[in-house]
Amino acid sequence: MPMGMADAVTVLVSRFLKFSSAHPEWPDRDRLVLSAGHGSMLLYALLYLTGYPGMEIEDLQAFRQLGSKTAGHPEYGHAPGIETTTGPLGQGLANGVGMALAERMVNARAGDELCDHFTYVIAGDGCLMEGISHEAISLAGHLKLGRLIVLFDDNGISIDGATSLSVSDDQLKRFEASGWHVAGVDGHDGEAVAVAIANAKAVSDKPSLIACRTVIGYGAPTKAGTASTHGEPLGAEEIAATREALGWAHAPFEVPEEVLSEWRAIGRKHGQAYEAWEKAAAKLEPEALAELTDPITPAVEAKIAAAVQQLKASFVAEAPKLATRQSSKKTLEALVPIVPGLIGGSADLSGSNGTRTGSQSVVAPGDYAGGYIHYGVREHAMGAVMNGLSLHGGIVPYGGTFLVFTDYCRPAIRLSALMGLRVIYVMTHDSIGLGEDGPTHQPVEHLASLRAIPNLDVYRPADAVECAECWELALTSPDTPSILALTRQGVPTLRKDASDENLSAKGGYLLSEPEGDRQVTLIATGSELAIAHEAAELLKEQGIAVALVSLPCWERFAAQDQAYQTQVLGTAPRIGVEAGVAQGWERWLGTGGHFIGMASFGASAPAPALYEHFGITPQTVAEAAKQAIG
Ligand SMILES: Cc1ncc(C[n+]2csc(CCOP(=O)(O)OP(=O)(O)O)c2C)c(N)n1
Repeated sequence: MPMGMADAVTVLVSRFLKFSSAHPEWPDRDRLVLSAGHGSMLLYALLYLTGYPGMEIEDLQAFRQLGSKTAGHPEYGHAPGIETTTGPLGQGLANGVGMALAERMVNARAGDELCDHFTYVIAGDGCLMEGISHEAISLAGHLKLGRLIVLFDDNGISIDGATSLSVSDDQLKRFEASGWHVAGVDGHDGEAVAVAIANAKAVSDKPSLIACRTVIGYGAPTKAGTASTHGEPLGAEEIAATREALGWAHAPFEVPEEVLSEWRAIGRKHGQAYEAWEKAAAKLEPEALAELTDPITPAVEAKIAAAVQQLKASFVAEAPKLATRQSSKKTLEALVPIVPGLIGGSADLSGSNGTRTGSQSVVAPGDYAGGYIHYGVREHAMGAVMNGLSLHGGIVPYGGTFLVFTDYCRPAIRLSALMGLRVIYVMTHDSIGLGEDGPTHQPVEHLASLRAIPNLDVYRPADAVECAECWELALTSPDTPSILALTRQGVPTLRKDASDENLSAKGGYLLSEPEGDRQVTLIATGSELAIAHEAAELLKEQGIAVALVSLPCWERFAAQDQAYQTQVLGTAPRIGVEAGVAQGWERWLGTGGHFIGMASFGASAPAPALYEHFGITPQTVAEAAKQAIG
C-alpha cells in the first residue's frame, strides 16, 4: 500500500495539503488520516521527509519495534502528525467524517480566519468493505461535508487475493448514492490525481471520493499487483530488482540531499498561512483561543464544579425519585450552556437517552452552528465520529444509545480508550430494569465487558446526586473516555447531604456505616444501590451492624490506595448487588463474599416482576447477608 499509493499521496501532500511541519498542532491545518493503517510506513515516511519534529531516519529504522514511534499501525500520540490511531479498517474513514464535521462546526463558531481547512482520508478496499463505512459515508453525504475528500486506494487486492473474491460493489455508484461527488483516476498519473483533487475541493456541498486505480507493490517486477505484497516481505532479490526498476540507486534509508531538501521545503510551504492564522488567533481572548482546541479550561472546570454543586443541593433538597437518564438530562441542561464545545447527540434515541437539552439546536446539512447531532441509527459511526470530533479539537462530544448497543460501537469505544480521548458515551436502559423490551434490549454482560477495556471509566450512578458528580468527572477527565450507564426506571435519591466533595471521584465510598464494628458490608452500583439500601434497613431492624457501599466507578476505586479500599470495603463478609453478570465482582467481594445479580439473559416483563423473578430484591440480599455472617 505504501508503494502503491506513494504517487497519489505525493501529489496530495506536495500540492494541496495545508500543513506546517514545524507546527504540527496548528488547529487550522488540513487533516490527513491514513484509514488503511496497515500502510503506516507511508505516513511515517511522509512525516520524516517533510520534517516533523522528532521523526528521524532512526525512527523509520525502528519500524514496528518496542517503544518506537513507528508502531505497526499509526498510533495517536506516538509522534506529531499522527492524527488518529488506525488499523481496525474503516475507523479512520469515520474519524475523518468526525474531523470534517468538527471543522465546519468550529468554523460556524470561530469564522474563516481561524478555521477553514480540509480533511483528507486514505482508504483501501478493506475500509470500504467494512460496515462502518456505510454508516460513515451515509452520514457525511447527508450532512454535505464538502471539506472531506477520500482518496481510495483502488488496487483490487486485499489479503486473500483479488477483491473480486468477495466484493463486486460499484464503489463510485455507492458513494454517489449517498450524496458524494465521485471521480475515478489512474493513481499513478500525478496530473490526473491533481485535477481530481482540485475538482473535489471546488465542490462545496458534497464530500468527495477519488478512486485512485493503483498497483499494489508498485515497482516490484514480479510481485506488483499481487496479494503477496500486502504482508509478505518482498525478499532480497525482488527488492534489488525493484530498486533497479524504479531507478533508485541509493542505499537503504539513504535519502539524497536534493530529494530531502525538496520535501523539507514542502513541509515549510504553508508557513505564511500559519503566520496569518497566528495573527488572527492573537486577537482572541485566551478563553476564546482555548475553545479552538481544548474548551475545558481551568475556568470552565470551576464553572462545572459550581454548577454541579448547585445541582446536588437541589437534588438533595427535592429528593426526587428519578431515572438516572432523567437526572442526566437535568445535569446537561445546566452544563451545556456553560461548557463551550460540549456537543450532544444520539443514535436516534434522543428522547429515551435524554441527551438533547432545551438550548441545543440541531446540526443540519449546510448549517453547522447547532450543538446537537442526530447520528441516525448508526451507533458504530457515532462512536468513531465522536472520536474524530474530539481529535479535531474544539469539541467535547457526548452521544447516546441503549447500553446493550455498546456492542454496536465497541470498536470505536476501544479506540477512544486507546487514544485517551475525552469522549462521553451516554448509555441508558442499563439493565433488566428497562422492563418490557425484553432480553434483546437488556444488557447483562455489558458492564463486565466494558470494564475489561483499559483506560475507560464506566460510571453507574445510583441517584441524581451521583449522576451530577459522574458528569463532572467525565467532563474533567481529559485523557479518558467515559461511559455513563443510566437507568430507564426511577430510582430514589439516596444521598442526604450535598457535600462539597465529589464522593464519586474515588469510585466508591461508604454511604452508611454502623457505629462500632460492622458484621457485613453491602456493595452495589446504580439502581441496585436502592435495593441494597432497603436490605440494609431490614438487617438493621434485626440488629445487624451493616455498612452500605456505593461503587459507581470501579476504575476510579481501583486507583485508590489499599488503605482507602480497606476502609470502604471493610473486613466483614461482603455482598455485591448488580443487575449484571458476576464477572469481575470477585475482585471486591473476596473469599466468603456473595454476589446477587444475573446469571442468564433477562426476560420481557415489567421491571418489578423481573427483579422478583431473578431474585434481586432486598429480601434476597438480606438473606444472603445473614448467611454470610453465619
Ligand atoms: C477490522 C479489520 N479487519 C481485518 C483487518 C486485517 N486486515 C488488515 S489489511 C486487510 C486487507 C485490506 O485490504 P486493502 O484495504 O485492499 O489493503 P491493501 O491490501 O490494498 O493494502 C485486512 C483484512 C483489519 N486490520 N481490520
